[in-house]
Amino acid sequence: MSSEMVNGFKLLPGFLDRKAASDLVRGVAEIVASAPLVTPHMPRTGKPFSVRMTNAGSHGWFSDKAAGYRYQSCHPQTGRPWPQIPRDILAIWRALHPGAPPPQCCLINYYEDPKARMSLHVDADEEDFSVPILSLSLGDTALFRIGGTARKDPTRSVRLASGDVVSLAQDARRAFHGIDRIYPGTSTLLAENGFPGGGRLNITLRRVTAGG
Ligand code: MD3
Ligand code: FE
Repeated sequence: MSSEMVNGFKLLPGFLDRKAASDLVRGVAEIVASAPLVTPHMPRTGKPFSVRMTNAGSHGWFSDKAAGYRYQSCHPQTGRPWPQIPRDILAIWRALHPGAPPPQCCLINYYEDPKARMSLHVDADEEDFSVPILSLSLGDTALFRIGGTARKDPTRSVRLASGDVVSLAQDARRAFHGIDRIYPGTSTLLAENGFPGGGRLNITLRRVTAGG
């Protein structure tokens, strides 16, 4: 990894083997069956995201025009609590972040549209920035970009392939980041495990509240 990369960024290429990745995708398909994917919208402008989302855990992240970015305990359409975070996902968290309190948000981003992307932003809706974030990439390769803690800081691009895991601690936890593009057709993982449209899934695990 480049020496200019923001501190606290740790990429574990191929951390998940095909079996582990397949099991995770099937687990996500079960979550989606009870908590359907939804299209978030930007605060104020109401512009739709190109990525669809759902969550597991006590705190689900969502955004719409009226109320903006927030965490909520229930699915915005079904009104039911989010499903529990799957055990295999919690095991990965414990293995990579030993001693950290358990994640409260398991955000699932689905990049099905080959044009789906996520513009440069900071994850800032949490109370606790001391606990690292964990991200699991499944399916098609993505071009991920991460900068520093100021928007003007230089950025680095990193390809995230299926099975790659990223841990974000320290300065990286507060760094600007986004997904510039997806490389369609680079993985068969999703199509073979309950997502006939293929594409890319990202699972992001976060601690939301302070304490714990
Ligand atoms: C760097 N998701 O959901 S995952 C997000 O691939 C998000 O769907 C992207 O950014 C995705 O907020 C990137 C990797 C990631 C997650 C959280 C971060 C990188 C991060 C928080 C701080 C810095
Ligand atoms: Fe983010």
